[in-house]
Amino acid sequence: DQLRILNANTKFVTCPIYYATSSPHIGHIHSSVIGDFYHRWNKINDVASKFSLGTDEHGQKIIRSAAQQGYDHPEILVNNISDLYRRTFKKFSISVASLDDAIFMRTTTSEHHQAAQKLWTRLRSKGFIKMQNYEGCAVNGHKLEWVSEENYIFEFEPFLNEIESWIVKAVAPDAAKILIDELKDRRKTGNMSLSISRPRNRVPWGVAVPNDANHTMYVWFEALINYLTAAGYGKHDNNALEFWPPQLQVIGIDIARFHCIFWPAMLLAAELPLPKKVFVHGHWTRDGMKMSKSLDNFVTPKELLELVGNQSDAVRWFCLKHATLKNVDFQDELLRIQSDADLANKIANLLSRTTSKNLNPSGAYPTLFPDSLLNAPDGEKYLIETVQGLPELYASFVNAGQLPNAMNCVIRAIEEGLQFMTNEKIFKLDRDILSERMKKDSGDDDEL
Ligand code: ME8
Repeated sequence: DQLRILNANTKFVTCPIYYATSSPHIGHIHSSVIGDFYHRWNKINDVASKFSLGTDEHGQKIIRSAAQQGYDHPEILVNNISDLYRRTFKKFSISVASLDDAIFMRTTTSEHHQAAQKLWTRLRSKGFIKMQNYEGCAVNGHKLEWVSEENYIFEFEPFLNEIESWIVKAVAPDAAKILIDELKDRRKTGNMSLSISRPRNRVPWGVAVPNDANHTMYVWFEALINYLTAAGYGKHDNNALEFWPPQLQVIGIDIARFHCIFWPAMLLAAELPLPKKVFVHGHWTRDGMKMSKSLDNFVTPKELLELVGNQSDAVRWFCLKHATLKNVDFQDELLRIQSDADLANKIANLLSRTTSKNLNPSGAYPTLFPDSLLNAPDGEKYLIETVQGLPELYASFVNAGQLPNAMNCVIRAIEEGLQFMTNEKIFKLDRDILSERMKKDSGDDDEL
């Protein structure tokens, strides 16, 4: 039962599947823009790429939300919310359609049920899933109750060392440190198993445990498997996947424990390769506070679009510019000022100046040649160096997961371009001198 990867050259970028309990907000857009960015990065570099994101539609939270919102059945809620996510992502140019090689995952599909049950059966047959009597607190309706019930547990102690060395390779040092501290803690307290089922009579909305009608899979255990579902696990009878492992998994720090401890344990137990990299980002806060339902202070997609005159690219730019592990406080002015400064006053400004009829009457797109630098007047040399070095510098930041640096190095190059125009008093130069200089720099021009 040798694992076979049907498209071994395809890169796979994943985003979380978001709870289908309520409307999307800035945080969901943030993660999804980062994932979509890397998917597009693959594609512009001519690398085959798949991208997944979607909605997490099972479990007690969903049951409760549906009841609170007056729905007769959780299914109505998850259909509505899932659709809302899809429409919202489209507004922000986040790939959600199959045309973009994107897979929109929903955990209520039969493919996902099948994949989750297949993985469960595999781990059970390998002896990593056991039945246990559980005593502790559980939420029942709105009440916290002491329960004593049977449930299944997944034991991941055998994999702790492998997980630790994987974290060091796959996760950026600042986030890795947090995770390794948690591993130490678990070793100390002996907390090395995860409860992975709930009684079906308490949580009927979920994937059934194979061969046991009394249990539903714990939603987190099942939700993580969505990445395998997206890769075709369960679709094929034998041990084949369409592409695997993920090249990059984008997540928020809130779900790092699930993705960097439990998830690799599940994959190791199933003898499946681990993701290459995990991109862990921090959270947007508002007025210094966590955004939450009780405070009702989420930054909504509508607000974001209104702040930037409906230019969703400005929001994408803003997210990438702030894609760090540190939390960032959202302020209307921050989005407005930064998008004006970077996009309007710099990128658009340089573009319109360099393509204006006055400066560039033939609409030529000058190409830089290796010897441009040698022949350039002194005042131009630093600029040519910056422009020539930019693709490599940008790529090195992107590949290192340093998106704010990547965005900022583009802006710095543009600032140099603008500065150059001011220093050289480009607008005062004679048209003829200008077109002479353009010719000299670029040889044969490509038409714009
Ligand atoms: O946790 N700032 O879903 P979720 C930045 N269904 N990103 C944020 C954010 C914020 N304030 N709030 C949320 C779940 N996010 C599970 C995931 S995956 C197998 C299952 C982003 O709807 C961030 O990526 O609570 C975070 O990890 C995710 O949304 C959680 O979304």
